[in-house]
Amino acid sequence: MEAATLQSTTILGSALPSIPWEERPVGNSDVVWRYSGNPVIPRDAIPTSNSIFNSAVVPFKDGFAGVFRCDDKRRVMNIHRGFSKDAVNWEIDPKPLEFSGDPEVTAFEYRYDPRVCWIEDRYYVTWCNGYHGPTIGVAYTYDFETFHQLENAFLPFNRNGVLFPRRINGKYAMVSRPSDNGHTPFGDIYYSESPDMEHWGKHRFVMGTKGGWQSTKIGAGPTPIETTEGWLLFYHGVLTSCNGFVYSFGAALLDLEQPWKVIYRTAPYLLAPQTLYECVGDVPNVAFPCAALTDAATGRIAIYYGCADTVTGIAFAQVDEVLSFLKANSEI
Ligand code: BMA
Repeated sequence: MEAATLQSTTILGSALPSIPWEERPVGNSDVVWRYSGNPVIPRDAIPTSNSIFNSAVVPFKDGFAGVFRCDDKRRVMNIHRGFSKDAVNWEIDPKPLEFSGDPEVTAFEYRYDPRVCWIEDRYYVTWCNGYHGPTIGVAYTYDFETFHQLENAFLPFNRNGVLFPRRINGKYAMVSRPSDNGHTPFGDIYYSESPDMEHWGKHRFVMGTKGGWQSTKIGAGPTPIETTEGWLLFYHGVLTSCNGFVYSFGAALLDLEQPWKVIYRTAPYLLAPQTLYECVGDVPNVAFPCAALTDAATGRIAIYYGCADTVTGIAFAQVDEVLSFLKANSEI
Protein backbone atom coordinates (compact mmCIF):
# COMPACT_ATOMS: atom_id res chain seq x y z
CA MET A 1 0.00 0.00 0.00
CA GLU A 2 3.03 2.29 0.36
CA ALA A 3 3.00 3.17 -3.35
CA ALA A 4 -0.53 4.50 -3.03
CA THR A 5 0.47 7.09 -0.47
CA LEU A 6 3.39 8.26 -2.62
CA GLN A 7 1.12 9.07 -5.55
CA SER A 8 -0.53 12.43 -5.95
CA THR A 9 -3.67 10.83 -7.40
CA THR A 10 -5.02 7.61 -5.99
CA ILE A 11 -7.55 5.17 -7.36
CA LEU A 12 -10.36 4.64 -4.85
CA GLY A 13 -10.74 0.90 -5.14
CA SER A 14 -9.17 -2.44 -4.33
CA ALA A 15 -5.60 -3.55 -4.67
CA LEU A 16 -5.43 -6.02 -7.54
CA PRO A 17 -1.80 -6.92 -8.23
CA SER A 18 -2.78 -9.68 -10.67
CA ILE A 19 -3.95 -7.36 -13.47
CA PRO A 20 -1.89 -7.52 -16.68
CA TRP A 21 1.06 -5.15 -16.64
CA GLU A 22 4.10 -4.31 -18.69
CA GLU A 23 6.40 -1.32 -18.16
CA ARG A 24 6.45 1.47 -20.75
CA PRO A 25 8.99 0.52 -23.43
CA VAL A 26 12.34 2.30 -23.23
CA GLY A 27 12.31 5.36 -25.46
CA ASN A 28 8.50 5.63 -25.43
CA SER A 29 7.09 8.75 -23.78
CA ASP A 30 3.38 8.08 -24.40
CA VAL A 31 1.02 8.33 -21.42
CA VAL A 32 -0.80 5.21 -22.68
CA TRP A 33 1.30 2.42 -24.17
CA ARG A 34 0.36 -0.85 -25.87
CA TYR A 35 0.93 -4.38 -24.58
CA SER A 36 3.67 -6.05 -26.63
CA GLY A 37 1.54 -9.22 -26.90
CA ASN A 38 -1.34 -7.47 -28.69
CA PRO A 39 -3.79 -8.47 -29.90
CA VAL A 40 -4.67 -10.66 -26.92
CA ILE A 41 -7.92 -12.00 -28.38
CA PRO A 42 -7.78 -13.14 -32.00
CA ARG A 43 -10.76 -12.84 -34.29
CA ASP A 44 -11.28 -16.62 -34.36
CA ALA A 45 -11.08 -17.49 -30.62
CA ILE A 46 -14.36 -19.41 -31.04
CA PRO A 47 -15.20 -21.47 -34.13
CA THR A 48 -18.13 -19.32 -35.26
CA SER A 49 -16.56 -15.87 -34.86
CA ASN A 50 -15.68 -13.46 -37.62
CA SER A 51 -14.26 -10.98 -35.08
CA ILE A 52 -14.02 -10.42 -31.29
CA PHE A 53 -13.56 -6.81 -30.15
CA ASN A 54 -15.10 -3.97 -28.08
CA SER A 55 -15.32 -6.26 -25.03
CA ALA A 56 -15.50 -5.85 -21.26
CA VAL A 57 -13.62 -7.60 -18.47
CA VAL A 58 -13.85 -7.50 -14.66
CA PRO A 59 -12.22 -9.21 -11.67
CA PHE A 60 -14.19 -12.37 -10.83
CA LYS A 61 -13.49 -14.91 -8.04
CA ASP A 62 -9.73 -15.62 -8.11
CA GLY A 63 -9.41 -14.53 -11.74
CA PHE A 64 -11.35 -12.55 -14.30
CA ALA A 65 -14.57 -12.78 -16.30
CA GLY A 66 -15.89 -10.79 -19.19
CA VAL A 67 -18.55 -10.23 -21.79
CA PHE A 68 -17.24 -10.24 -25.34
CA ARG A 69 -18.62 -8.88 -28.57
CA CYS A 70 -18.43 -11.74 -31.07
CA ASP A 71 -19.69 -11.03 -34.56
CA ASP A 72 -20.30 -14.40 -36.20
CA LYS A 73 -19.65 -15.53 -39.75
CA ARG A 74 -23.16 -14.53 -40.74
CA ARG A 75 -22.09 -11.11 -39.38
CA VAL A 76 -24.69 -11.27 -36.62
CA MET A 77 -23.52 -9.19 -33.62
CA ASN A 78 -23.88 -10.88 -30.23
CA ILE A 79 -22.30 -11.01 -26.77
CA HIS A 80 -20.65 -14.02 -25.07
CA ARG A 81 -19.20 -14.62 -21.61
CA GLY A 82 -15.56 -15.58 -21.07
CA PHE A 83 -13.18 -16.44 -18.24
CA SER A 84 -9.48 -16.02 -17.61
CA LYS A 85 -6.94 -16.65 -14.86
CA ASP A 86 -4.60 -13.84 -15.96
CA ALA A 87 -6.87 -11.48 -17.98
CA VAL A 88 -4.63 -12.05 -21.01
CA ASN A 89 -5.51 -15.60 -22.10
CA TRP A 90 -9.28 -15.94 -22.43
CA GLU A 91 -11.68 -18.87 -22.77
CA ILE A 92 -14.75 -17.56 -24.52
CA ASP A 93 -18.02 -19.51 -24.43
CA PRO A 94 -19.01 -20.39 -28.01
CA LYS A 95 -22.68 -19.93 -27.02
CA PRO A 96 -24.02 -16.36 -26.84
CA LEU A 97 -25.53 -15.09 -23.57
CA GLU A 98 -29.15 -15.99 -22.86
CA PHE A 99 -31.30 -13.73 -20.71
CA SER A 100 -34.29 -14.31 -18.46
CA GLY A 101 -36.79 -11.46 -18.31
CA ASP A 102 -39.79 -10.08 -20.17
CA PRO A 103 -39.75 -11.76 -23.63
CA GLU A 104 -40.74 -8.48 -25.23
CA VAL A 105 -37.46 -7.02 -24.02
CA THR A 106 -35.20 -10.09 -24.28
CA ALA A 107 -36.19 -10.80 -27.92
CA PHE A 108 -32.97 -10.80 -29.93
CA GLU A 109 -32.29 -8.33 -32.74
CA TYR A 110 -28.58 -7.65 -32.15
CA ARG A 111 -26.31 -7.02 -29.21
CA TYR A 112 -22.91 -5.30 -29.27
CA ASP A 113 -20.28 -3.23 -27.44
CA PRO A 114 -20.88 -4.62 -23.91
CA ARG A 115 -19.66 -3.05 -20.69
CA VAL A 116 -19.58 -4.85 -17.31
CA CYS A 117 -19.78 -2.99 -14.01
CA TRP A 118 -19.78 -4.27 -10.41
CA ILE A 119 -22.27 -2.31 -8.29
CA GLU A 120 -22.90 -3.25 -4.65
CA ASP A 121 -23.72 -6.96 -4.93
CA ARG A 122 -23.75 -7.95 -8.61
CA TYR A 123 -22.34 -7.40 -12.05
CA TYR A 124 -24.38 -5.29 -14.45
CA VAL A 125 -23.98 -5.67 -18.19
CA THR A 126 -24.94 -2.84 -20.54
CA TRP A 127 -24.73 -3.02 -24.32
CA CYS A 128 -26.08 -1.59 -27.53
CA ASN A 129 -29.33 -3.50 -27.88
CA GLY A 130 -31.45 -3.76 -31.01
CA TYR A 131 -35.05 -2.84 -30.10
CA HIS A 132 -36.65 -1.11 -33.09
CA GLY A 133 -33.29 0.59 -33.48
CA PRO A 134 -30.30 0.70 -31.16
CA THR A 135 -30.81 1.47 -27.47
CA ILE A 136 -29.09 0.51 -24.21
CA GLY A 137 -29.77 -2.99 -22.88
CA VAL A 138 -29.25 -3.64 -19.16
CA ALA A 139 -28.92 -6.98 -17.37
CA TYR A 140 -27.35 -8.32 -14.21
CA THR A 141 -25.61 -11.48 -13.12
CA TYR A 142 -24.18 -12.73 -9.85
CA ASP A 143 -22.12 -15.55 -11.28
CA PHE A 144 -21.76 -15.26 -15.09
CA GLU A 145 -24.00 -18.35 -15.29
CA THR A 146 -27.46 -16.77 -15.42
CA PHE A 147 -28.24 -13.27 -16.67
CA HIS A 148 -31.45 -11.37 -15.95
CA GLN A 149 -32.38 -8.61 -18.37
CA LEU A 150 -34.11 -5.41 -17.22
CA GLU A 151 -35.93 -2.79 -19.30
CA ASN A 152 -33.95 -0.94 -21.93
CA ALA A 153 -32.57 2.21 -20.32
CA PHE A 154 -33.56 4.67 -23.02
CA LEU A 155 -35.73 5.16 -26.07
CA PRO A 156 -33.96 4.40 -29.35
CA PHE A 157 -31.56 5.67 -30.57
CA ASN A 158 -28.59 5.34 -28.25
CA ARG A 159 -25.51 3.13 -28.68
CA ASN A 160 -23.14 3.60 -25.85
CA GLY A 161 -24.28 3.24 -22.22
CA VAL A 162 -21.69 3.10 -19.43
CA LEU A 163 -22.64 2.72 -15.76
CA PHE A 164 -20.83 4.31 -12.82
CA PRO A 165 -19.61 1.72 -10.29
CA ARG A 166 -21.52 3.16 -7.34
CA ARG A 167 -24.66 5.15 -6.68
CA ILE A 168 -24.15 8.91 -6.82
CA ASN A 169 -26.34 10.89 -4.43
CA GLY A 170 -28.34 7.72 -3.87
CA LYS A 171 -29.02 7.02 -7.56
CA TYR A 172 -27.59 4.68 -10.16
CA ALA A 173 -25.78 6.72 -12.80
CA MET A 174 -24.97 6.22 -16.48
CA VAL A 175 -23.34 8.16 -19.29
CA SER A 176 -24.58 7.51 -22.82
CA ARG A 177 -24.42 8.75 -26.38
CA PRO A 178 -27.81 9.45 -27.99
CA SER A 179 -27.63 8.84 -31.73
CA ASP A 180 -29.60 8.14 -34.88
CA ASN A 181 -30.37 4.88 -36.64
CA GLY A 182 -27.43 4.85 -39.08
CA HIS A 183 -23.64 5.23 -38.84
CA THR A 184 -24.30 8.28 -36.72
CA PRO A 185 -22.38 11.38 -37.85
CA PHE A 186 -22.79 13.10 -34.44
CA GLY A 187 -22.59 12.20 -30.76
CA ASP A 188 -22.16 13.89 -27.39
CA ILE A 189 -21.97 12.40 -23.90
CA TYR A 190 -24.97 12.77 -21.56
CA TYR A 191 -25.46 11.79 -17.93
CA SER A 192 -28.64 10.14 -16.58
CA GLU A 193 -29.64 8.74 -13.21
CA SER A 194 -32.09 6.14 -11.93
CA PRO A 195 -33.52 5.07 -8.56
CA ASP A 196 -34.06 1.46 -9.67
CA MET A 197 -31.93 0.74 -12.79
CA GLU A 198 -35.08 0.85 -14.95
CA HIS A 199 -36.42 4.41 -14.92
CA TRP A 200 -33.81 6.88 -16.14
CA GLY A 201 -34.04 10.66 -15.92
CA LYS A 202 -32.26 13.89 -14.91
CA HIS A 203 -30.50 13.89 -18.28
CA ARG A 204 -27.58 16.29 -18.20
CA PHE A 205 -25.12 17.27 -20.92
CA VAL A 206 -21.56 16.26 -20.05
CA MET A 207 -19.49 17.19 -23.10
CA GLY A 208 -19.59 17.39 -26.87
CA THR A 209 -17.28 17.23 -29.84
CA LYS A 210 -14.14 19.35 -30.21
CA GLY A 211 -11.45 19.74 -32.82
CA GLY A 212 -9.31 17.11 -34.49
CA TRP A 213 -9.51 13.51 -33.29
CA GLN A 214 -12.81 14.15 -31.45
CA SER A 215 -14.53 16.37 -34.01
CA THR A 216 -17.31 14.03 -35.29
CA LYS A 217 -18.58 12.26 -32.15
CA ILE A 218 -17.48 11.15 -28.70
CA GLY A 219 -18.68 8.40 -26.33
CA ALA A 220 -17.78 6.93 -22.94
CA GLY A 221 -15.41 3.97 -22.87
CA PRO A 222 -14.74 1.85 -19.76
CA THR A 223 -16.59 2.12 -16.45
CA PRO A 224 -15.41 5.44 -14.94
CA ILE A 225 -12.55 4.99 -12.46
CA GLU A 226 -13.05 6.69 -9.11
CA THR A 227 -9.99 8.67 -8.01
CA THR A 228 -9.27 11.13 -5.23
CA GLU A 229 -9.65 13.97 -7.77
CA GLY A 230 -12.75 12.87 -9.68
CA TRP A 231 -14.08 10.20 -12.04
CA LEU A 232 -11.47 9.30 -14.64
CA LEU A 233 -13.35 8.61 -17.85
CA PHE A 234 -11.56 7.23 -20.90
CA TYR A 235 -13.68 8.04 -23.95
CA HIS A 236 -13.55 7.48 -27.67
CA GLY A 237 -13.44 10.33 -30.14
CA VAL A 238 -14.10 10.10 -33.85
CA LEU A 239 -12.87 12.20 -36.73
CA THR A 240 -14.05 11.98 -40.31
CA SER A 241 -11.20 11.68 -42.78
CA CYS A 242 -11.44 11.61 -46.58
CA ASN A 243 -11.57 7.84 -46.13
CA GLY A 244 -14.09 7.41 -43.29
CA PHE A 245 -14.25 7.46 -39.49
CA VAL A 246 -11.10 7.25 -37.33
CA TYR A 247 -11.65 6.18 -33.69
CA SER A 248 -9.07 7.23 -31.07
CA PHE A 249 -9.35 7.67 -27.33
CA GLY A 250 -8.59 10.26 -24.69
CA ALA A 251 -9.65 10.93 -21.10
CA ALA A 252 -11.64 13.36 -19.01
CA LEU A 253 -11.99 13.97 -15.28
CA LEU A 254 -15.56 14.39 -14.03
CA ASP A 255 -16.74 15.82 -10.72
CA LEU A 256 -17.32 13.07 -8.14
CA GLU A 257 -20.77 14.19 -6.99
CA GLN A 258 -21.92 16.01 -10.17
CA PRO A 259 -20.34 13.92 -12.91
CA TRP A 260 -21.83 16.02 -15.71
CA LYS A 261 -19.32 18.69 -14.69
CA VAL A 262 -16.05 18.24 -16.59
CA ILE A 263 -12.91 19.25 -14.69
CA TYR A 264 -10.29 18.37 -17.33
CA ARG A 265 -10.33 16.86 -20.79
CA THR A 266 -7.43 15.87 -23.03
CA ALA A 267 -6.96 18.03 -26.13
CA PRO A 268 -4.50 15.51 -27.66
CA TYR A 269 -5.58 11.88 -27.93
CA LEU A 270 -4.02 9.29 -25.64
CA LEU A 271 -4.06 6.46 -28.19
CA ALA A 272 -4.92 6.57 -31.89
CA PRO A 273 -5.00 3.71 -34.40
CA GLN A 274 -1.41 3.37 -35.59
CA THR A 275 -0.43 -0.29 -35.44
CA LEU A 276 -1.26 -2.85 -38.10
CA TYR A 277 -3.95 -4.53 -35.95
CA GLU A 278 -5.63 -1.17 -35.27
CA CYS A 279 -5.43 0.01 -38.90
CA VAL A 280 -6.17 -3.19 -40.79
CA GLY A 281 -9.31 -5.23 -40.21
CA ASP A 282 -13.02 -5.21 -40.93
CA VAL A 283 -13.27 -1.52 -40.03
CA PRO A 284 -9.84 0.10 -40.43
CA ASN A 285 -8.50 2.73 -38.00
CA VAL A 286 -10.48 1.94 -34.85
CA ALA A 287 -9.23 1.92 -31.24
CA PHE A 288 -12.37 1.58 -29.08
CA PRO A 289 -11.93 1.14 -25.28
CA CYS A 290 -14.66 -0.72 -23.35
CA ALA A 291 -13.06 -1.81 -20.07
CA ALA A 292 -10.26 -1.10 -17.62
CA LEU A 293 -8.78 -3.14 -14.79
CA THR A 294 -7.15 -1.18 -12.00
CA ASP A 295 -4.81 -1.84 -9.10
CA ALA A 296 -5.41 0.80 -6.44
CA ALA A 297 -2.18 -0.11 -4.65
CA THR A 298 0.08 0.88 -7.56
CA GLY A 299 -2.18 3.12 -9.67
CA ARG A 300 -1.85 0.77 -12.63
CA ILE A 301 -4.56 0.70 -15.28
CA ALA A 302 -4.96 -1.94 -18.01
CA ILE A 303 -7.31 -0.70 -20.73
CA TYR A 304 -9.09 -3.20 -23.03
CA TYR A 305 -9.92 -1.91 -26.46
CA GLY A 306 -11.31 -3.18 -29.73
CA CYS A 307 -8.91 -2.92 -32.67
CA ALA A 308 -10.21 -2.30 -36.20
CA ASP A 309 -13.51 -3.99 -35.22
CA THR A 310 -11.64 -7.30 -35.50
CA VAL A 311 -9.50 -8.18 -32.45
CA THR A 312 -8.97 -7.04 -28.84
CA GLY A 313 -5.88 -5.36 -27.38
CA ILE A 314 -4.62 -4.08 -24.03
CA ALA A 315 -2.93 -0.75 -23.27
CA PHE A 316 -1.41 0.44 -20.01
CA ALA A 317 -1.33 3.67 -18.03
CA GLN A 318 -0.49 4.98 -14.55
CA VAL A 319 -3.27 6.97 -12.91
CA ASP A 320 -1.04 9.80 -11.67
CA GLU A 321 0.58 10.19 -15.10
CA VAL A 322 -2.82 10.36 -16.80
CA LEU A 323 -3.93 13.02 -14.32
CA SER A 324 -0.76 15.09 -14.79
CA PHE A 325 -1.20 14.88 -18.56
CA LEU A 326 -4.86 15.88 -18.26
CA LYS A 327 -3.96 18.92 -16.17
CA ALA A 328 -1.23 20.03 -18.56
CA ASN A 329 -3.17 19.39 -21.78
CA SER A 330 -6.77 20.16 -20.93
CA GLU A 331 -9.28 21.92 -23.14
CA ILE A 332 -12.90 21.73 -22.01
C1 BMA B 1 -19.50 2.19 -33.77
C2 BMA B 1 -19.83 0.86 -33.17
C3 BMA B 1 -18.58 0.27 -32.65
C4 BMA B 1 -17.50 0.23 -33.69
C5 BMA B 1 -17.33 1.58 -34.32
C6 BMA B 1 -16.31 1.59 -35.43
O1 BMA B 1 -20.63 2.82 -34.27
O2 BMA B 1 -20.39 0.01 -34.12
O3 BMA B 1 -18.86 -1.03 -32.27
O4 BMA B 1 -16.27 -0.14 -33.11
O5 BMA B 1 -18.55 2.03 -34.79
O6 BMA B 1 -16.71 0.81 -36.49
